[in-house]
Amino acid sequence: NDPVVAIAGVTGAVGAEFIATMDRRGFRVGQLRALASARSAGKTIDFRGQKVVIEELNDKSFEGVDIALFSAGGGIARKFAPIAVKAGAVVVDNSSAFRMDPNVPLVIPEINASRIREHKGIIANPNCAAITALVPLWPIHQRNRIKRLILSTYQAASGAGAAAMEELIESTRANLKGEAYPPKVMPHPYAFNLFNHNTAIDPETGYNDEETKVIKETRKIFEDDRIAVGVTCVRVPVLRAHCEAITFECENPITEDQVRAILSNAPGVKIVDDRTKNYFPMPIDASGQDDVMVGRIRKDLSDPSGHSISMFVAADQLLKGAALNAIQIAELVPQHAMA
Ligand code: 2RA
Repeated sequence: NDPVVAIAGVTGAVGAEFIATMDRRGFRVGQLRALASARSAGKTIDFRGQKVVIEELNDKSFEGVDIALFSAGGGIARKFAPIAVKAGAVVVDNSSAFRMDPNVPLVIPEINASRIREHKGIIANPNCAAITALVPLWPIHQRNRIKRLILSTYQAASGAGAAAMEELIESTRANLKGEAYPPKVMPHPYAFNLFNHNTAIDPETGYNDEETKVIKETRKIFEDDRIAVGVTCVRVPVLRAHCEAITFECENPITEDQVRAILSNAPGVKIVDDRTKNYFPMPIDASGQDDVMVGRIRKDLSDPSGHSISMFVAADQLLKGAALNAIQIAELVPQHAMA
């Protein structure tokens, strides 16, 4: 019989993509339990032609649940993921709450799916900016170890949730009408503007939390604490696809043709790299599809040794950056296979 699947945070931007992605991938679901705050309890969502009533998330929500997908923020995850595990569910959590816990696998299936079976009830979905960079970097790293990585991210509104996407649209509309639009969920005016990623800045280091996550999660997922990572995370006025400029230095010399050859059959990667047509990864192409798009592959001219390559990537933040990656993990959880 098919597994009982719960979604905690079903009314959020990622929650909606969980539903759409499970449907699109034929994810086996015996019964769906849609969980959200009291504000949404009683409303319904459509799943496979059925109306599913949204229930208020509480301590009893996970009785009989085989797999629980969480995208409800770190606070809810810290409170309810252990309760779900105790009720016998396997939790795949999209928040950062458990990512650095040594007992919690941090998984991108194209990279370290083998870690899934080590779970002790919770599996963590990585940060979307980390996923976007690491999916294409992993096959390169496997053949020629990456010793240094410099990333600049161009992060979409969706990473800050549905309200941030709404703010981008409404503040732009207001701007075009010459009307003021004081920021609500964003720290600065969003229309035609970009700013430091809207997470806390460490006053000591000058790094924001997003940058710290990318550094730490790269090392955990690659299982390589020596890799040097420099990163700048920026929020840009784009709706749902993250882009990143990436420069990496390998242990041994590497050419752009070698990188193109490696990436041409790398899982989860699509090369978009047409210099004659000036056609490279863009958010409008990355949105709504599953792959990480990679282009602008070229020698890093700042490193004459021939060990460094630069490139530009784009991925849908709600899909491969969140819901798709989590569903791909859940597909590999024995409870899903065995149920
Ligand atoms: C962001 N990666 O984009 C974070 C959370 N999804 O804001």
